[in-house]
Amino acid sequence: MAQTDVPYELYYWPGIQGRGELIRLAFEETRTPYVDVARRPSQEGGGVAALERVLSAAGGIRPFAPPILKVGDLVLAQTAAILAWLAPRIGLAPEKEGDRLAAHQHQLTVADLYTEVHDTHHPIGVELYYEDQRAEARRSAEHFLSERLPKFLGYFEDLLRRNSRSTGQYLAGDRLSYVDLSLFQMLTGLTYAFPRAMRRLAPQIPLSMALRDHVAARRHIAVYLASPRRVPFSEDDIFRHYDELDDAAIELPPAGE
Ligand SMILES: N[C@@H](CCC(=O)N[C@@H](CS)C(=O)NCC(=O)O)C(=O)O
Repeated sequence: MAQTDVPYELYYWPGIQGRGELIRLAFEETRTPYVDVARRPSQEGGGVAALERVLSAAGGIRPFAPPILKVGDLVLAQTAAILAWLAPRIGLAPEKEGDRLAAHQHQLTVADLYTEVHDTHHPIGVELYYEDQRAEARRSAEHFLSERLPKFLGYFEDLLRRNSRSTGQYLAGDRLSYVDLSLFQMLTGLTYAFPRAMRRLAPQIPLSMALRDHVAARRHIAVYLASPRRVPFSEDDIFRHYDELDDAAIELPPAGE
């Protein structure tokens, strides 16, 4: 359901899901036509070169990092800002202003968690190889799995519990919004990266796991996940599976703490 005559262009690293996936999911759920520019052949103006051109373009609000959305003259970066702008235009934002603010707030918390997930395998430097920071990654992952992940996931579970008094299943408002898609992606990525930790944790976050399964089964999302448009998980991505990072004992604090 595109609300614009000019195409929605997503600029993101072509070989990974990364943060770009949170935008892709919004387009896919609503079957909004979009161009995943850097995944197109370079002969057709795609590839990483296209992304670098947008990153260095003069004029407008120059983005620091992808994902970037370009719609005509509008060039916008920061995943949460992109989704806050895009969602009302494609039918993925809550109706009421208070619920929209809640969705935006929760999306920023998702962004915080993304950064902490990334820092489990790259605690010292983005530019260094994982192999050059393995010992620190081990400490970082232990702390993440024992302290931070239970706190974040307990928080999202609590949000669903509070909101479910009125709706039953969504993070903000009374229908599916973009932040539910992002929580789906987060839980799916965490399950890929830390299967043992997530097996222990899953029984304590039943509403979150039900939301994940509900999103995965949605008609357009299911088609997308089975399609070649869905980039597979890999160890070049944000959610990486390194067996040695997935063995800390975790326990969820009581809801609301
Ligand atoms: N807060 C930004 C983070 C953007 C970000 O870190 N992008 C990554 C890819 S997922 C990147 O390419 N970063 C390059 C850099 O930080 O130099 C967002 O949520 O969009």
